[in-house]
Amino acid sequence: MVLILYMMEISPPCRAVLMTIKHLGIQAELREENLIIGNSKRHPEFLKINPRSCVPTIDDDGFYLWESRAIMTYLVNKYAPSNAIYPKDPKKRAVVDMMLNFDQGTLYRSQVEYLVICLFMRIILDSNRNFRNWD
Ligand SMILES: N[C@@H](CCC(=O)N[C@@H](CS)C(=O)NCC(=O)O)C(=O)O
Repeated sequence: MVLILYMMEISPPCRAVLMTIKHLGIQAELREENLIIGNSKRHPEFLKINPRSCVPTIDDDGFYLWESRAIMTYLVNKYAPSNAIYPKDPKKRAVVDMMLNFDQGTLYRSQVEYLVICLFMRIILDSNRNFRNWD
């Protein structure tokens, strides 16, 4: 059975998993799942394998996994255990884990917070502009 990756092309965590798949040369079938806010049309087949309904999600011969970092490390462990991308040496591996956790807990969160503020300011500026153009 070929690995199935449920993904959205615009999603950063999906692209990280895709880069890992390409780097390791794993054969995969890509299934685009549109989870953009407001889209209620989620495939029932997808909801069955991931009730959290988020991408990336993989189906590896009936083994379902989501969370991009867990997926990436699983793929190396299963398909390319000696690949230098996720070293076996405990100290080297700890440095990779540190960066994955930094990305998850600090960098990604800060980016989202920054973008939310920009979006909020944009909404305020636009509504002010619309208000001034009323007369
Ligand atoms: N921490 C997760 C984030 C996954 C995530 O938030 N994915 C978004 C797309 S970028 C999603 O599926 N959003 C739809 C939803 O949560 O309903 C990961 O690294 O995989």
